[in-house]
Order: sequence, then C-alpha cells, then structure tokens
Amino acid sequence: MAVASLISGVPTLMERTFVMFKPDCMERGLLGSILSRFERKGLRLVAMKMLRITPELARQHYAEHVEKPFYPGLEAFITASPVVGTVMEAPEVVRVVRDMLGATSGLKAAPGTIRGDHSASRQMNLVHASDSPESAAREIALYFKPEEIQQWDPTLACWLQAPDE
Ligand code: FUP
Repeated sequence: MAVASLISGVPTLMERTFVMFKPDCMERGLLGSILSRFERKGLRLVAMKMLRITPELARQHYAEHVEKPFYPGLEAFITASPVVGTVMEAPEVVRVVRDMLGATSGLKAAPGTIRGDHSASRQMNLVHASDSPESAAREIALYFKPEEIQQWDPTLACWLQAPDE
C-alpha cells in the first residue's frame, strides 16, 4: 500500500507493510529485541495490537495455503499463543522487511537476518511480513480498522531520509 506524504514540501512515496510477531516469537520473549531491529532501521511504526488468532482468521490470513498438507499444523501453531500485529511505513518497506527477515525457513535464512540469527525452523520462523504491496493492503485490512492506523511524522524523520528520497 503506497501512501503519498509531504516532507519539506517534496512528495515522498511511502509504502506500508503488515508485520506480525508470531506465537514462537512471543513464547521465546523475542518481541522486544526483534521489534527494536525494525526501529533501529528507521521504519515507522504506525499501528500495533496484541491478539489471539482464531482458526477463522488463520484461514483468511493463509487463504493461499488452506488446501496444502502443511496447513493443519500451521493453523495449530499460529493459534497456539497470542501474536502482535503491526503496520510499518517507509519507502520500499515491503522489500526492506522481507530482506531483514531472510528466507522463509530459518534453516536457509542467511546469518545476519532475523530468521538466520534466531530460527532453525520452516514453521517457527518468528515473524510474518507481507510479500507484496497488494498482500500488504489485504493483510492490513484484515487486522486493522483505518482509524487504528496512525498518521504521524516523528520529529527525527528528517534525520532518517533526505527530503527527496
Ligand atoms: P512467507 O511468505 O515467508 O510467509 O512464506 P509462505 O507464504 O511460503 O508460507 C507461509 C507460512 O507457512 C510460513 F510462515 C511458513 C509456513 N510453512 C510451513 O509451515 N510448512 C511448509 O511446508 C511451508 C510453509
């Protein structure tokens, strides 16, 4: 989802993505340390909530996987403990977050990525992030009402990107 904003009078194309900290992340107490990686990168947090995913929401979230053999295990996993859903905003943020996470399987994710550093599993890979701007729009609408998403320009934003970037 792209959002046009004005910084110092110059239009900047902002993008949004849905980032969700999964049950294994919560159970292992890794929410704070992984969220801080996104903050340090300079991504703008614009929405955040803790919730328990129901089987119905799991089927909507993973609609493309519902018929696959691994789906029952995936649903049991994603509904087992609370998750934290967030929306993050930055230029090219869909790709940036996917790069930060690394490959889907923690066994294949490169060292230095979030999964590469913390996961040795394909299912328990800690964090979900939208794989395209279209998926981001669908997933954000699944988890958040428009009024739950903040429009804000942090004071330090001018030290994270040049006005024309
Ligand atoms: P990603 O786009 O990285 O979320 O990965 P996929 O859409 O390919 O998979 C969605 C989720 O299903 C991932 F979190 C991992 C999980 N999965 C399994 O548990 N088993 C599989 O065989 C494949 C994927």
